[in-house]
Amino acid sequence: MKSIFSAQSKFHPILLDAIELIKSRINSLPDVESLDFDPKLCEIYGKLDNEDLFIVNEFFQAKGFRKIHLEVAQLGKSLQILHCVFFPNPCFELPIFGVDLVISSNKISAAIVDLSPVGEQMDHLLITQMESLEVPKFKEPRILPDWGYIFSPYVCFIRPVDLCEQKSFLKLIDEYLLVLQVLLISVKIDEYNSLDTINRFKYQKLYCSNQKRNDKTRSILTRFFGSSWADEYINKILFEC
Ligand code: BLA
Repeated sequence: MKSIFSAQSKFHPILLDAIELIKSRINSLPDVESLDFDPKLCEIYGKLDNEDLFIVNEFFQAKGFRKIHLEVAQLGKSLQILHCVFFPNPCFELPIFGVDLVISSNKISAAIVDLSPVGEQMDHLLITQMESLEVPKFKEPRILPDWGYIFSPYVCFIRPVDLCEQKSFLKLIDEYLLVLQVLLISVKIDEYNSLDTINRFKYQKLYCSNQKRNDKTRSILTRFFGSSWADEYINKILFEC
């Protein structure tokens, strides 16, 4: 993925740095391998009113994760998006890692990162790890939409105001991924039909159905690709469960 983006020097540096750090964390996961997906939906190129559009997706699987999805999109001249979700295998007691970076006209309008819960209570080790992080006070925090109750109390949703905040946000992405790796070392693994597994799966479904309520994602995709394509993409690629 890096090579594609090196060729496209127009990408915002925060997006390139985020790809690099996320990919390096993915590569250090145990038993990581690439997942094959419908090629039609992996690399999408198009043009609308003479503006270039493309979406590039990569998928992986690793110990503890049923699907890891990393996506970078350039939609028209002004919009760039990085989207990444680590969907855990519900047999593993692991939160859902998610990050979304939306850059509009070279300004970062939304930066969100979280380790989202898959049960009523968060794992003790997860709480200890999260509490030990030094989260900087960002100057422009953003308010979560109604469907955002799926996120954890540690969700960071901001508009970075300067380079220093951009760097801090990147550091936070890396730290959340490190917490996930620490959890993986001593994670509880349940049978696929145990109540805990079933409950975690229920939370993962709730996460996906709430994410699908994000009208901003849907309307951007609809504007560029039409509504039936947008629906298929959201249901099959972004938040399939
Ligand atoms: C917001 N997501 C947005 C916005 C756009 C997209 C255009 C509005 C930006 C803003 O309010 O400043 C668009 N995001 C996309 C598109 C894709 C994408 C097109 O990922 C993919 C092709 N969204 C996620 C994940 C999280 C997430 C994993 O995909 C969280 C971990 C959150 N995005 C999220 C939230 C908002 C947002 C909370 C703000 C929504 C709102 O304010 O109503």
